[in-house]
Amino acid sequence: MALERTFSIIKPDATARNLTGAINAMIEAAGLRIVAQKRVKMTREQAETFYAVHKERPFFGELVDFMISGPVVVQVLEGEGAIAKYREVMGATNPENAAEGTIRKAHAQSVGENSVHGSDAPETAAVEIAQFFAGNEIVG
Ligand code: RTP
Ligand code: MG
Repeated sequence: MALERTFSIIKPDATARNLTGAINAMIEAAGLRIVAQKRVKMTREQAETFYAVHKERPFFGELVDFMISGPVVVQVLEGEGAIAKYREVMGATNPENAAEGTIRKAHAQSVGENSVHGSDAPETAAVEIAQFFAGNEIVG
């Protein structure tokens, strides 16, 4: 399998509870390398662009409000099959369905406030990484 990069967000519910380090430890324990990371407060425009794919969904407004409600930590993770591996480490979107040992099982509060985001495909990973990081900010 090829070395791959995925985009990750530690969401406001997690930064509010000081869980950045605990989540990073789970990411690193899974064999993923954090090759870029910064803490930012997203603007409404950034959050709307980021989640544009969901703009017709009933939860869109709530999702954008949540994503700008506090700081987030945006990251690039690198590893063999990083996209699928990180989705596994995150667990199901709804923490009630998330497997034991996953980030969402351990930390998520609800289907909306679910602690982390991870890209779902190579194309979306590339677009999401480019929205938040310049090439020279990523050190593999
Ligand atoms: P993400 O994009 O954040 O990595 O999560 P995901 O792929 O597991 O879930 P997705 O279907 O892409 O949904 C994006 C985010 O929208 C919020 N959501 N709320 N209230 C609801 O029913 C609902 N459904 C989704 C979650 O924050 C989810 O992560
Ligand atoms: Mg998604």
